[in-house]
Amino acid sequence: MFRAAAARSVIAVASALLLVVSVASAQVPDDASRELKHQRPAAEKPTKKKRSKTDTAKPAEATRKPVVCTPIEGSPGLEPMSVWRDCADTPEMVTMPGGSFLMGELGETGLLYERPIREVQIKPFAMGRYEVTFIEWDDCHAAGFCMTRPDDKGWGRGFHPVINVTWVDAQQYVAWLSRKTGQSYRLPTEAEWEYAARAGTTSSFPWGESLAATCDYANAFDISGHNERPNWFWSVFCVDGYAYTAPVGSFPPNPWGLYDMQGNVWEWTQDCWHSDYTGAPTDGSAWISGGECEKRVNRGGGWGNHPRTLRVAKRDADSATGYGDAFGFRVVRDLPAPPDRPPGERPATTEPDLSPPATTSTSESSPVQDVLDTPPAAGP
Ligand SMILES: [Ca+2]
Repeated sequence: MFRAAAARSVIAVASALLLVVSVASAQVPDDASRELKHQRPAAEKPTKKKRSKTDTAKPAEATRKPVVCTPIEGSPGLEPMSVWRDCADTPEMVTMPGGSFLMGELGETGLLYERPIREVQIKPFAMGRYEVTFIEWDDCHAAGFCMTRPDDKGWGRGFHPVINVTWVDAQQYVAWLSRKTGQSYRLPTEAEWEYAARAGTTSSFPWGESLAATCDYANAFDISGHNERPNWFWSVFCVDGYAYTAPVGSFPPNPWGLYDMQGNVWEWTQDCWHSDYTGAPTDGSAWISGGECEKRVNRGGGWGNHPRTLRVAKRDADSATGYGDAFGFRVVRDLPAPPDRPPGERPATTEPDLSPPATTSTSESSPVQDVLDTPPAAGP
């Protein structure tokens, strides 16, 4: 009996140690907002759980319904900032111009893991105009391609951004969208995400430097949220009107026509977590070598974060199989490559060449990646 009790004690101690190690290893370099996340009373932490292997298994072919796409004439629109969709019921997309930008926080508030600043070249691509909504997610689930039907916590499905989705879940969605449209849909790379979020700006926020202006442009933790969760004690100073998620498009778009890049829900990107940008690609591709690939980068901040966490350069990362009520995503679609030019011939202008190609893209769908069987990250 003593031996059994001792064994139980050993297991309890080991579990506690594992928990400590897990939490410690999940932390990324801190800023004040993240510190505040860790200081939340336990009961007020947002739901954050790990998806089981069964939930994340690839769907059986027999359970899938045929994919049907009613094509939309004139899609894709190749002019920068044009808005279009591939099928009548697939996400609206906005064409992002090619170009280059300085990635990372350019102001004094920058953190070590947002540096070193580097110039990144980005090819034209299309970005989801909105975060993926529950309507769009539930289509995928009904078709038998997305295995989970995430809880909306009573905040509303419809045009609210889907929440409680893991990075692995998001891979199922983009694979389904690729199959449905015959095009290449995927998650944005971290560089594409920041390029699109900046939309040509170089300030801490696309709207400038003002924290106080946040409520005019984005859904963050505001007085509405504080009224619902008074135990979340960090300072709030404006009203954006939404205690939890807001229907997508409730706030003004950024200069390139994208909604809710800042706030509402954290958005998964394709990239593995690296503790800074040393050695990061400069061609806009996903950084999926080295680093901690059991964790994937998410961006933009969410409804539960202090406005400072919505800085455009702000980075965070969580377990690829972790989910929570502030985790969503938006999609990217590859665009056809511009036609080849003879060597030495330069385009007439410095604008990106978005001429229609000779043939349409035949890119394969993104494969659903194997489930990453790793411990969940610590709660935000
Ligand atoms: Ca809010």
